[in-house]
Amino acid sequence: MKKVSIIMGSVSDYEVMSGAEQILTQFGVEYEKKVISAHRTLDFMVEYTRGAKDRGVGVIIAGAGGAAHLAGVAAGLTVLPVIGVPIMTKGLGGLDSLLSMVQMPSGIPVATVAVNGSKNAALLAIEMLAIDDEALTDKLLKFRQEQAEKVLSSVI
Ligand code: RP5
Repeated sequence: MKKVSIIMGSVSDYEVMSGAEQILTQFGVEYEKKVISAHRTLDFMVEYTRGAKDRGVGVIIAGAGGAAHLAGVAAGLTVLPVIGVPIMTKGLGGLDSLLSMVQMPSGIPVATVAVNGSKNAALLAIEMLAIDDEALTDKLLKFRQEQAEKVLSSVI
């Protein structure tokens, strides 16, 4: 099975991005993780992203805040699917991150999830990997079933 790459613009993003790790671990999906900045480490960003497919990566999840160009730059460097996680910011509440990530030019798509939506990013990555993987599809169906049961058993 292909693995997922989780990248983030700063170590300060890790608290949010660890949500993606939790989900991937829960589903038994292999991943790699790395702090990479589209602005501060641009040369490495190119090297890392260009090499992702050869390392067995199938999907990239990129979390960044503020002028959040990480996902967009990654998407420009590879045709692997890129999922963007806009990180909540102190100054502008993450709207800055969301808008910098979601308004991609035509031709270079980024699948952007909600502000701090790292868990949904991981679930979306798993859904992509599950397209031709029956066992992973079954895990997703079980997850959905358990989630529904939890809602239906809520006591108010
Ligand atoms: C972005 O700037 C990072 O993704 C982070 O969300 C934000 C702040 O980074 P630090 O100043 O904490 O390194 O590049």
